[in-house]
Amino acid sequence: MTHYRLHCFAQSGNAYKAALMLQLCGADWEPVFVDFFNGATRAPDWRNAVNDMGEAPVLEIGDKRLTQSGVILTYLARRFPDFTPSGEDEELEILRWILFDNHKFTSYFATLRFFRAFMPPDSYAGASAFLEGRVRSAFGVVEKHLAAREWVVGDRMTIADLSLAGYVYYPQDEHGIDIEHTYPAIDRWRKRIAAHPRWAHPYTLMPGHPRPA
Ligand SMILES: N[C@@H](CCC(=O)N[C@@H](CS)C(=O)NCC(=O)O)C(=O)O
Repeated sequence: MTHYRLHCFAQSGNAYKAALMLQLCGADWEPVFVDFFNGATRAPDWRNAVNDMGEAPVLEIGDKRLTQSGVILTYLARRFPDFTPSGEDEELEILRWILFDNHKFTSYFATLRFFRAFMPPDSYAGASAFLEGRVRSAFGVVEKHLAAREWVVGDRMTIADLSLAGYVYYPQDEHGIDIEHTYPAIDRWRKRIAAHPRWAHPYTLMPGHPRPA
């Protein structure tokens, strides 16, 4: 039995944050497939047994169950020394970026991608321009922050990087944002993370890709 079991699916960048952390740390983990596109997270049984918030990811460690990628990352960072914050100031700065990520960067980008990649165009026509504006605003903040630095906090990779990186490796045709040419600092930073010897793309790290037609 593996030590960590991560409820996840390949198209979930929120789950990827946790999967990538486990992968980079060389943790003893296995994915548990969440059949999201067939409504698994909306099923009352799943909500009762796995996560009352109806979301992936969920990390199981024996009888303990953690949800919210920021909580999962924080828990793992306390256990894997390469990612343990060096003190309170660094810990709070990491939390500041995780909150910004959850509220602005990932949430708008993931929603825009969800509409563009997985929903019929006429279902989101009105929302698309608004969401893209919010995405560009959040990307602008991160681009400026990374322009003169390698990592989001301090001088090494932290869980702030892994949180913000949840969706940046999905193909451009899924979300329509040309990261490479429009956000060069974000592009260099995502390549820096991907240069880690244990890095893997979300579509190979987690089950469920490609989606059955
Ligand atoms: N803030 C949460 C977001 C999790 C989330 O939205 N997960 C998506 C999959 S990527 C989900 O399960 N959504 C189900 C829903 O919104 O009903 C986290 O970081 O874990």
